[in-house]
Amino acid sequence: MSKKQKWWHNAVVYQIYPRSFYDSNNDGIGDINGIRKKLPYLEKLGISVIWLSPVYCSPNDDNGYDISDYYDISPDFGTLNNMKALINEVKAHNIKIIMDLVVNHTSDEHKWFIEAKSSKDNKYRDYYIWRSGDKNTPPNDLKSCFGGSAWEYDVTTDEFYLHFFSKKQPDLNWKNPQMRQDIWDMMNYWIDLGIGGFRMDVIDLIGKEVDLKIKENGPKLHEYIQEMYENTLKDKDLLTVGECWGANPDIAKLFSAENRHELSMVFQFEHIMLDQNGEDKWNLKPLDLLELKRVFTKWQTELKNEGWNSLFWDNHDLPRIVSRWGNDKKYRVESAKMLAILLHGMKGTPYIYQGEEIGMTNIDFNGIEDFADIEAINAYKERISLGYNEKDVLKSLRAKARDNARTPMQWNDEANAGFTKGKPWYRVNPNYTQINVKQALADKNSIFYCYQKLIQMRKENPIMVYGDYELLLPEDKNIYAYKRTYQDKTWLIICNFYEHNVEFSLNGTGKILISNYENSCTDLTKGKLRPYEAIIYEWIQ
Ligand code: TEU
Ligand code: CA
Repeated sequence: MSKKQKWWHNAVVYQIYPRSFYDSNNDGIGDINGIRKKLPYLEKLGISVIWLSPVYCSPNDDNGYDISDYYDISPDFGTLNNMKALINEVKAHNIKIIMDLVVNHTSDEHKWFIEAKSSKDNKYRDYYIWRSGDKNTPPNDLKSCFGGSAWEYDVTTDEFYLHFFSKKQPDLNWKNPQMRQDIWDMMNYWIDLGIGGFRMDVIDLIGKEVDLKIKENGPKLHEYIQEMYENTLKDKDLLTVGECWGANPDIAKLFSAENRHELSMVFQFEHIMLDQNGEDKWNLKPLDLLELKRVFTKWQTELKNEGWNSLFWDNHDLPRIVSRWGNDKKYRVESAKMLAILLHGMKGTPYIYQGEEIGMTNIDFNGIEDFADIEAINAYKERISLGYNEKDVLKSLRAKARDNARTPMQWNDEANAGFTKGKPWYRVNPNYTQINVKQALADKNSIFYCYQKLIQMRKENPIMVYGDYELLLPEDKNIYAYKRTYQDKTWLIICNFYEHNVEFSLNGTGKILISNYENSCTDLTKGKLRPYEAIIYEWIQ
């Protein structure tokens, strides 16, 4: 083996969006005690890590990604003591918790920003990014990811501050060493409480050079990450994953090559952007399977010896994969399992987003009033004002809105899907009567058990963790096939991406390790796949 083995190499991570996971006190909002109640469920699934989306104090302009106190828990989610109890309890279930680290920006209600905006000579002024300018003319044309200018005029000091997200999320100034020290102290506080690592929100933005209009991958980015490592992560054996929308494989290697002392891995989004035209996620285009194969293969190959991949379809910012690239009607179960097998067969650390393991789907939206997310609401306003027709705008929102992922977790077929006995903070998908955890656990052929088996296979088979990847049938427009090889073993992973039958011809025979159908073929010279059929074979050639 070319590199040292790490505990997170064969781990599978489960992302919890706490607001929508499980409500323990019936105020309609999922909470930390709700997570504690569901630990046996997660242990049964077999995951080793929970990535917990933000639970810190927040005015919730962006559902917790706008933090007003990094040291305390939002009353929506419970108390610091509840959090300490959770960090402690997970150990008995062989689970570690990684926390979301949102340090590109704070909330405008964070005490640093309240100080900073009070006067130009306040000692926190330089913790944020200020530029002068006429109040009607922003310093430059940098845009916010949530629409409009990235600059907001502040009347008290007659300057603009930068916000790459909402105006309630002012960007921190990473050039300030005292600010960085405060971040290291905060990270060490959570590390000392016993967490297993961090998922770092939009970490590739912290090296920004606003006057040069550089947002991602700025010149000092890696210097800051190495300084972070020295001051916090070093010798701690944590899992760290950086969210990097601007990553290519070379950049990912800078972050994740072991000898660089930065992070364990990054989230890259190249595959996620394949069903959009250009930069704008609302400009829809159909997915081309050949492109998907090309992109995954590039990442699998480039990070083969150096760096490490993360593997994911879903998170709290993305629509549900079974609705996106599977079939959430007739073949929901088959296609959800196919997508799971395709992804979990690869090399890297897989991430499962809550509800993915039971095949939760996108939700229907009637009109704009059904959306809750600031990104969707702003995009709607912006597009309507630019003259787009409403039908098209809603079509894009239905397909891509983050709200699709944020509906409450479907636990059973009782009121509100068993998520709360109160009034849920956001709409429950009406399909909960069919799609829910209770049903999944009672059906031995459910999507849940397919995920459970894939997770178990990863723990037991070094080939799944360390085997080399090679794409097969690269020109086939229907089938995604690849092999993994490790020592004297070869596995074949083969998936029909569509709902018609397809044939293939390879050599040898296959011993079925997992399949989403009964009686899959074993003669690989005369291969046949039914709609969305997916199999992992031990390949005998
Ligand atoms: O997401 C980063 C980010 O760039 C997203 O806003 C992305 O552009 C969008 O979701 C794609 O549709 C992170 C968090 O995951 C997200 O929830 C936050 O809103 C954002 O940062 C700001 O903290
Ligand atoms: Ca609650």
